[in-house]
Amino acid sequence: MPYKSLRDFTKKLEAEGELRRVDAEISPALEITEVTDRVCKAGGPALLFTNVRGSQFPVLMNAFGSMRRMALALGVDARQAGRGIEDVAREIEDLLHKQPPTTLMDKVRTLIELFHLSRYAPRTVKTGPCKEVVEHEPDLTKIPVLTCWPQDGGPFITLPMVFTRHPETGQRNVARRNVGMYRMQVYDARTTGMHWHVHKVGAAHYRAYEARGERMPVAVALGGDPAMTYAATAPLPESVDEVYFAGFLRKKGVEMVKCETCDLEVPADADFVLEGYVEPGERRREGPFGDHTGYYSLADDYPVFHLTCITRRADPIYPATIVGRPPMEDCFMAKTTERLFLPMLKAVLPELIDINLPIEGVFHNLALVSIRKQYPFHARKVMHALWGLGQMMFTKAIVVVDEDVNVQDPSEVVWRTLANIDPKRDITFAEGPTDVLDHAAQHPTLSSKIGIDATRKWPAEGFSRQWPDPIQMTPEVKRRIDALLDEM
Ligand SMILES: Cc1cc2nc3c(=O)[nH]c(=O)nc-3n(C[C@H](O)[C@H](O)[C@H](O)COP(=O)(O)O)c2cc1C
Ligand SMILES: [Mn+2]
Repeated sequence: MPYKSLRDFTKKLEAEGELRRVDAEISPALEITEVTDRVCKAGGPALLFTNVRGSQFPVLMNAFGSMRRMALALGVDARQAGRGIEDVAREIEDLLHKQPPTTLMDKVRTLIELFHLSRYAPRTVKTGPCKEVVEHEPDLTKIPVLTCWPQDGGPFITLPMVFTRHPETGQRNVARRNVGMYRMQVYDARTTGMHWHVHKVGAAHYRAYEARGERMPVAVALGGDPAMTYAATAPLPESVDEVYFAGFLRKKGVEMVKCETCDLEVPADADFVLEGYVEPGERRREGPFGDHTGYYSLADDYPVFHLTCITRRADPIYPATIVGRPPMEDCFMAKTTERLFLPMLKAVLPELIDINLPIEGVFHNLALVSIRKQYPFHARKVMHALWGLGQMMFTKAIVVVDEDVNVQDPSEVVWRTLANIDPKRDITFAEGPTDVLDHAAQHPTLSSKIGIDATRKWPAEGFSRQWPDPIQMTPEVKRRIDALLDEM
């Protein structure tokens, strides 16, 4: 059974010993950050702050902050039934194998239609809990929006699901709807920033509205079933609607309701809905913001969201997160993506064995990749393929190793890589788009990339010396000594 509400999910977390209530009075400015950061770094539970200074609403933090809570959020219980995120990954793999694709175009189309064809399509309902209170004189200052870090430009909404729609209908292979998570800096009671990076789908929709000189309707949902919140962060192709993906994850189509003041639909179970619009051509300074790189992202000009109406539950929970030096809550959301998207990457690159995006690399800085090498320079082909695939384009460094290396063990990867490379021969530099948050790039959004081919080198690659085997004991001796030690 999917969660009926965010409150339902917090009850589940509490019953599982995965949530602590904090009843002491605490400020949403910096103090919630300090508590949550300490708890996060210690591998602690989700936190429900019930007494937040200046607001009647409780704040939920760190609800996604472990792989077990991610499994709980997606409705698979890691401990009780021995099920976890890997089981969801297996379901996706099965779905891909059900319709074995033949040509590359088929594969791409399968990826696109995978979730749309599944049984869990969204459906429109007349009304829902997100309409229990309708505020036509909306005031964002009543919501306990966090000021996360000392140098932040102000308070930021950090877990928003931003619903938009492409202005043109019926475009082939382009989903009309998109849901993305883009932070929103609160400027005043009715205006916020809209921080969709240039590479993201919300920004693409906005460009289409700007080209037409039209106002863009935007609806932002907060809370509700955590599966939908996770789906908003997933790097799906532009042609896949995150609402279908959420339906697939929660094994039930998402119930959607029409907004009051704009022509969009939002999940009926949301805790808060912020309805409004973004004007073409309008920009305002956004940031700085203590970001998931562990550094402040610099202030820059971004579009502006104008609020026209808030609808909400009568007893909503305000969901939030903080990002900062890893490990943080978003690392577990991204690890989930690493696992769930591996089958989709494998559908396009069958030579892939495994991928590890270590959290220290904050996901766009480092990918450790193992492959079944089949031809000379195969590792380089895989690097360029990954740099060409969706949000993998941001990856600053890719290390490719042979299939017998466990990429989930960075210690093994460092050992094998440094042992196997002749740097001048095995390092490839490339150039391409980089994440907007990459402060080291010479120019914003453009950077070089490094690829390290740490596979065993072949004669066909110009390597004429003998390549040694890694040291291993024979199985017979191991067995004999196992038995001997057991006796002792
Ligand atoms: C907590 C959190 C905050 C995020 N903030 C932003 C943001 O401000 N701007 C942005 O472009 N992406 C942000 N992202 C990443 C996007 O949500 C992610 O790239 C997503 O795939 C975008 O969806 P889209 O492909 O539909 O545009 C954030 C992710 C998380 C988990
Ligand atoms: Mn999308």
